[in-house]
Amino acid sequence: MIIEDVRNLLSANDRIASENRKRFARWGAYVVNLMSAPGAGKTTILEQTLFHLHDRYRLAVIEGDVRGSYDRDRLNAVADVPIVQINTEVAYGGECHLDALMIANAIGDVDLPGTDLVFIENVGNLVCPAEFDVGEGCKVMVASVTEGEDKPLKYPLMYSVCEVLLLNKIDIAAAVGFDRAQFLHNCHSVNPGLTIIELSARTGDGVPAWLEWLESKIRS
Ligand SMILES: Nc1nc2c(ncn2[C@@H]2O[C@H](COP(=O)(O)OP(=O)(O)OP(=O)(O)O)[C@@H](O)[C@H]2O)c(=O)[nH]1
Ligand SMILES: [Mg+2]
Repeated sequence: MIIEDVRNLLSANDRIASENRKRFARWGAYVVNLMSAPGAGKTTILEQTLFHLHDRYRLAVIEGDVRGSYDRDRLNAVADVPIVQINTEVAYGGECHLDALMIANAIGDVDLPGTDLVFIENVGNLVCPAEFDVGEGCKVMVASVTEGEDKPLKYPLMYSVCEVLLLNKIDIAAAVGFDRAQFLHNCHSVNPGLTIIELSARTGDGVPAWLEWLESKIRS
């Protein structure tokens, strides 16, 4: 019975996600669903991304958090782009992920035709966000070197649903004794096709490769 309820919930989610996807397609936008454990660096990566791309492309952000608009305020300080805040505590029982209905409600009647890229910053969580299609073009996860090499093996769904992994905080890899080869091996054991971009959102190292990947998606 419970399994049946969960199946119904996920199929209802998928129907709404498909409507969201059509909507974003009408805008002309490529949509990136950015997911990670809390604190891996999603917002810092978005700060870098907005800083470098906002002059050349039309961008928008959907920010997901349980409470508060701290990340939206940080992004607002970097660039003047439309940002919609979702607080799951307000109408969704404090959920630890975004789902398709939350995205549909957040964009409401707003239409942003001519938008090149929409970033969705999911709630920081390495489990539940991976289970929900929200209508994105691509799921991208951020892992940071402080989390340990074993995480792909312990949280395989998140690592396997993503097309791209941003390995962040490489500036402190040596300080935390990060075993890069073991981490890459573990990533590819759960997701052989995973594209991995190594970067530091703090220093900017590796960020150009991430921007190039995004621009290739805008062009295609
Ligand atoms: N050393 C270092 N610190 C970083 C880097 N990127 C982010 N940080 C720091 O990591 C902390 C968390 O970064 P955020 O960007 O807020 O992480 P987040 O994933 O958006 O966090 P939530 O939205 O709360 O899940 C902050 O103190 C950042 O300054 C990096 O490349 N190197
Ligand atoms: Mg954040």
